[in-house]
Amino acid sequence: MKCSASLTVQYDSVFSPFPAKRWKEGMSWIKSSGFDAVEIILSDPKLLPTDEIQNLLLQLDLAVSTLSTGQAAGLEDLSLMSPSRDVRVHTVERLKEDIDFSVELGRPHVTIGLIRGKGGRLSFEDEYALLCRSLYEVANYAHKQSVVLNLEPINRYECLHLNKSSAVIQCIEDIGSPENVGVLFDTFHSNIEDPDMVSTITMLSGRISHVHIADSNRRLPGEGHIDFHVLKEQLEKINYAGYVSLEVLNDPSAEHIVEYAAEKLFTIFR
Ligand code: LER
Ligand code: MN
Repeated sequence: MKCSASLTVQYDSVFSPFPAKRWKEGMSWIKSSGFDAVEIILSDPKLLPTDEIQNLLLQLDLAVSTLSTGQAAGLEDLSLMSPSRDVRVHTVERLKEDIDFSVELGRPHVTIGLIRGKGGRLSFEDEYALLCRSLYEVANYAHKQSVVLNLEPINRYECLHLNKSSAVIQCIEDIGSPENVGVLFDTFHSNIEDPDMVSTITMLSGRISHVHIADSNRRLPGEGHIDFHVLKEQLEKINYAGYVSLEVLNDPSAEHIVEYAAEKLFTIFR
């Protein structure tokens, strides 16, 4: 399978084994470790040195699997379901900028995870309606630019909406089933929320646009209790052809990730 690893290029991230200021070194590590692509963690694409990033990607012959956009929610309180119209408009705008940045980088997918907001400020129904309205607009924009969006189920301890994979499927239907919106299957979240990961993958057949790999404790695969071999088999059965992308904490250390990431991922997925 095509393998990718997460790396921040703007602000430090718990999912990046290199700090933002060492992003060039991080990309070289990703290439020399044998990954096919980088998953770029970013916050505000307008502030990024686009040319420098493009040049290094070209020089390294490294693809971009996905743009991870959630950092902007933590740093700037962005949310697609905020009670504030200004915040919602600003968040939709940011995602449109992320989509434009994707076009400049050759159209990697754009993820909608925590940038949708954590929820809990209005009634569940009102927030869900706002979320669907905002998502509809972003999906439409992405469709015009031929960019795929990964809508990510995220566990209940991080946000209130779209926790289970089935909730994301329902949401995609509620916004009219745009063909350019898929599900980001994250093994860490699915292990918490879905009844059974293998049958969930079957249920998501044809709908998965990206996969995040982390074990049950959000460490490297093999360091927790998820059986990745059966998940890989099931992904193959449904003919999943996208990336499996490492999204793990620097646990026990960033050095540990740098040393073992490729070995642990490739042992299962290659
Ligand atoms: C992002 O992909 C993710 O999985 C969230 O849990 C971020 O905290
Ligand atoms: Mn994830």
